[in-house]
Amino acid sequence: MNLFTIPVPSPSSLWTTVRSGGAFNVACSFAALWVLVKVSRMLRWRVKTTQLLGPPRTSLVYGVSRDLAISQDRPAMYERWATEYGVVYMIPSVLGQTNVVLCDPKAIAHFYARETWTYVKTPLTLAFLESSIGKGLLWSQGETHRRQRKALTPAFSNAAIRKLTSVFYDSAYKAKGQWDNVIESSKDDDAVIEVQNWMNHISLDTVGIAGFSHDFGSLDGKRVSVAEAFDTIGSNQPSAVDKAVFLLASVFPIILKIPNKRQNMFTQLGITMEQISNELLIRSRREKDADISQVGEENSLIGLLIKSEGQDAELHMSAEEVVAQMKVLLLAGYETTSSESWALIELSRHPDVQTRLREELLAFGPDPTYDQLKANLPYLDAVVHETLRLHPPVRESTRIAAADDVIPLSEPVRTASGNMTDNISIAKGTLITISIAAINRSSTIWGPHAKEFKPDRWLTEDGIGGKAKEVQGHRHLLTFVDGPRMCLGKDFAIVEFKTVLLVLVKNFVFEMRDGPDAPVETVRGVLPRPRVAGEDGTGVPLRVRRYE
Ligand code: HEM
Ligand SMILES: *[C@@H]1O[C@H](CO)[C@@H](O)[C@H](O)[C@H]1NC(C)=O
Ligand SMILES: *[C@@H]1O[C@H](CO)[C@@H](O)[C@H](O)[C@H]1NC(C)=O
Ligand SMILES: CC(=O)N[C@H]1CO[C@H](CO)[C@@H](O)[C@@H]1O
Repeated sequence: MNLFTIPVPSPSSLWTTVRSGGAFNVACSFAALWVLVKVSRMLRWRVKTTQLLGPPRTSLVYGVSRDLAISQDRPAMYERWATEYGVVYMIPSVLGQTNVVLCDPKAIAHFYARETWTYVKTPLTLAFLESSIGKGLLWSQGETHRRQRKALTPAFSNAAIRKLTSVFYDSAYKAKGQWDNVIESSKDDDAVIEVQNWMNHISLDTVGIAGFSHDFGSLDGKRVSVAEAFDTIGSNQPSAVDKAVFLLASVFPIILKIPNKRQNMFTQLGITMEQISNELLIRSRREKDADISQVGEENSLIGLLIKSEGQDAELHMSAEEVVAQMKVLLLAGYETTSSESWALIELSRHPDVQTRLREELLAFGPDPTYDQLKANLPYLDAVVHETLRLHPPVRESTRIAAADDVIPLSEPVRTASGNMTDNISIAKGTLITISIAAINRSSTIWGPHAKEFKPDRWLTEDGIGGKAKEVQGHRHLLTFVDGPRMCLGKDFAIVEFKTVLLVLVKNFVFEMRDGPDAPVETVRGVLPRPRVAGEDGTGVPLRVRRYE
């Protein structure tokens, strides 16, 4: 008998059971059917997917997922397993599932090139995204994703970002002005400033003005409901129970529908983002009709969104999709600024780097234009990319194979049966994980000083080693991932990052409040964020004084 033709009760026999046996029998029949389907999928997966080596499970229920969830250094765990088991390996996860982990540049390039078609987000991710952000760009797959992305792309062109550079500077200078006041009103010539909150405000106001022609005013001290909803998530760290619930939800996404405190915060965040998005859209539609604003301006984000609502638009989006895109942009704009906080932390820990950066900026003189930011400030560029390498805001991708595939490898690995192979077969339904953070800081890929903050590596010819050159993606980093899902806001983010760092480092000197060795830990907002150990929420207090 063929393994894959396992007999399944026919609908008519089920119906007979319903009539004769009552609820208990029906439940049993469905349970049996469910088990059969699961078992046959499992058998197919075993035969069709190359079985790889990997760590043994440490928990019957969670595999190794709980160890990963509670680890302070998840990337190091992935990296250690790669040393032990090879550049691709398998880890046992929740309730008997298995994830294939890719640490090989060639395999990763192959994987990202097939995103949204062969490799899609998992049912858990999709359920979660749908409930909090809606059916926008982060949620969509395949053809829908292609259409939505095409509609938004013009807003992120070089020309569009060049125009937005002044918005980035305005936000950075607003923060600078506020900090001047704080320092002036302190008795000393310095002040302790919780910088992460300020970075969030800079990004929120920037994305508001740049994307939606709306000034949230958070830098002027206005209370903004979206910011508060994000901060609630950052200041309530997930409990052990929250983590366990989330792990189990990877097998039963329906668990997310059961009210729980953390899930409620995300739902609330979704509602708050939806309210503000709707208000902004209504206002912009009105202004467009009255033709009184820049909404009609070519390639502004909100302009493109409203244009795509038109029935005859080539890349038509429904009203629901338009709101979802705004939520995606608010989230992307707000939650990725942890990298700016990390940069200030690294500069405080490395005063020599901070001084050298300031010297480059002062020697350049006036505030650089968009093109000068790109071409003329190599050390600023190096500091920004070194921060993005060591502290990627998105640390991991997990996808599920929507079709069978064969993934090529750049070097052979030993399989579980002991054979060497230079490609692995993947059956439909296989879970694949890439640890962006582990690849970015892998010693094999980046050399012996991979774990250290060394902007210089970006400046010399051989600073980026042979293996790193094989990593595709922006500047051999996976921080923005690669392929059809590569971060759409990459240039927006980098130019914003550079202008903010430039204005702040030119005008202020930063130190860790409790000395250069004060430990910094990673906590969870929506995405991982830094926090100085012992602080509440996502606190990063730095000692700031004016640079004279
Ligand atoms: C340092 C800053 C940033 C980093 C490291 C970053 C990284 C990423 C990553 C890794 C993804 C892929 C997510 C996934 O599908 O799993 C992504 C997607 C995206 N990002 Fe960013 N991002 C940053 C800033 C921004 C900003 C400022 C914006 C917009 C203003 C933005 C807009 C987007 C959008 C629209 C997507 C969805 C793309 C798609 O699915 O096709 N990002 N980003
Ligand atoms: C793998 O190894 C087994 C013995 O361990 C051998 O019988 C089999 O032919 C090998 N398969 C391949 C594809 O080389
Ligand atoms: C994959 O590897 C196996 C064994 O190493 C080889 O026989 C096969 O031709 C390879 N397939 C592809 C598509 O490269
Ligand atoms: C994933 C990866 O490349 N891991 C490497 C990490 O660094 C050690 C050496 O320090 C290598 O042996 C691993 O292969």
